[in-house]
Amino acid sequence: MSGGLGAVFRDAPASLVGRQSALERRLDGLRSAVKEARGRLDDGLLDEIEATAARADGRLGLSARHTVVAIAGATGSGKSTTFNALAGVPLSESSAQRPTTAVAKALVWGEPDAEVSDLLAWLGVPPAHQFFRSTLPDAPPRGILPEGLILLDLPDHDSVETAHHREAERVIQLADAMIWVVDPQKYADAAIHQRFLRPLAGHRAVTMVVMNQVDTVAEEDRPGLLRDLRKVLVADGMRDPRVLGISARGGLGVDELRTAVRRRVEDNQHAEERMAADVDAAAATLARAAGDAPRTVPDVWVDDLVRRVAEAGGVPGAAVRVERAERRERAGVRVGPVDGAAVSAAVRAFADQAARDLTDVWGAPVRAAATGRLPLLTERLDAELGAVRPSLGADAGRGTLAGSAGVALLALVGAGVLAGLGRPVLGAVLGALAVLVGAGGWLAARSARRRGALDDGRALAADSEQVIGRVVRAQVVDPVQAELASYHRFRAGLDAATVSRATR
Ligand SMILES: Nc1nc2c(ncn2[C@@H]2O[C@H](COP(=O)(O)OP(=O)(O)OP(=O)(O)O)[C@@H](O)[C@H]2O)c(=O)[nH]1
Ligand SMILES: [Mg+2]
Repeated sequence: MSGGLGAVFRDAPASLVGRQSALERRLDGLRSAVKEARGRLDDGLLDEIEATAARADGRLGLSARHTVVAIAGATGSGKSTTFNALAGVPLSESSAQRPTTAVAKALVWGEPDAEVSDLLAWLGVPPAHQFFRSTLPDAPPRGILPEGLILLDLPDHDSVETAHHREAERVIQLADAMIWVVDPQKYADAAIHQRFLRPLAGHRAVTMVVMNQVDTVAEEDRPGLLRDLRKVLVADGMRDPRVLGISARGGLGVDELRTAVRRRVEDNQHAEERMAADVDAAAATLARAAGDAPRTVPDVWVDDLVRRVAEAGGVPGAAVRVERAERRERAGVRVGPVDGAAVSAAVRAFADQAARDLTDVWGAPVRAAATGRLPLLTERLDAELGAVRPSLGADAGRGTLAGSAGVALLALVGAGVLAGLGRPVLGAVLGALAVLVGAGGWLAARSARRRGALDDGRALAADSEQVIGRVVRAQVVDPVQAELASYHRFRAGLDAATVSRATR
């Protein structure tokens, strides 16, 4: 053991709790996501994730000084032989008879104490199956394995004995790190990969893969065999897998395996790494099962919905009618009734946008929230739009026309007077001026009237859209937001659970 490691052990608290608050926060996030997903996502899946969180809690409350390394693999691959080779003592029965190991056995590289016995009890290893370095026959040299290692020999996961599989699966879920033992015959067996290695692809940091029985393969074929194993693991989703070829029976590669185990145990990070990998996997499963949605409904979607409902209510047409009508006729223009089919299509398009990347479990309620009140929506729109009247602005043209008519009249009178006084030229000029002022006034008045009509039309459209916005928010957007709020709480939990490794 290095001096550095001694320091780590001296400084380490008795349990993992003290230094794992980041992991605890992630677990809390995971649990709150599960809570929010109850009643929506599959209960079995949620139960499994809760069990993962409970296991992590259990491990966090136990010894931080020990690292549990489980030896797992198919029957006859040589798990017990590897266990014995690492210990340097034949502790676990290995045999040509299949299957051999029925219950997990533990070798503790250290002294028995309360902490280790709590951890072994939690792992479910009965006292009769516990071995301690200090009590081993022929006392193997202390330095061959790292202090704090708890090595577990597991039953197989593939023989006819289903009790073995259950025991192996149970312990694999609890271990801090794993040594997967495969052999040249069965390493590509689809069952092992589908059931175990694929789900553990994200657990690379805590998984060692060992190709045992390389003595049964010609020396020149061994590199190719290991290359192929690596390829199969990559296909399982494991990034850059590290594999080691050994012959547990012959001792080949056993020292290298001891070194690899030592390096990992001395990191003293496995319990945390394993739990982090479990939380990552659980959060990814939940995220996949739920799908994706925007955090809130963006304003542009609401604007688009309002615009489409306004069209369905004939708002643009009514605004144009106001604009074209004589002023006294404008007050009679009405908006609506709405075209129910067009409103329904607009609401469905809105719901589709909100639920587009969600899986059905969240998407269906979001859609239902959007469309659930469609009949009421149409009714309210008709009632409220029916009460919207064009508001008539001041008749700006009238003043202009009256003013210019007055000036024109004055000029005309002046022209007559001047003509009467024998100043016909001046009178004609003034007469022409009167015509010009009159015509100009009439033109200005007409354009002012047009502007007024346009403003009245626009005001009607704006008032109607405001009413539509209010009704649509109350009947469509708010119910969708309420449904998404639950989804957002779920995502917030997942966000907390999937905080980046750098900040852990
Ligand atoms: N040639 C050869 N045989 C091996 C090697 N390792 C184990 N064996 C033999 O393979 C057989 C099975 O070994 P075990 O260690 O019992 O295998 P296991 O994986 O523990 O099997 P279960 O407990 O049934 O799951 C025994 O006969 C071992 O002697 C090896 O490296 N080379
Ligand atoms: Mg065995």
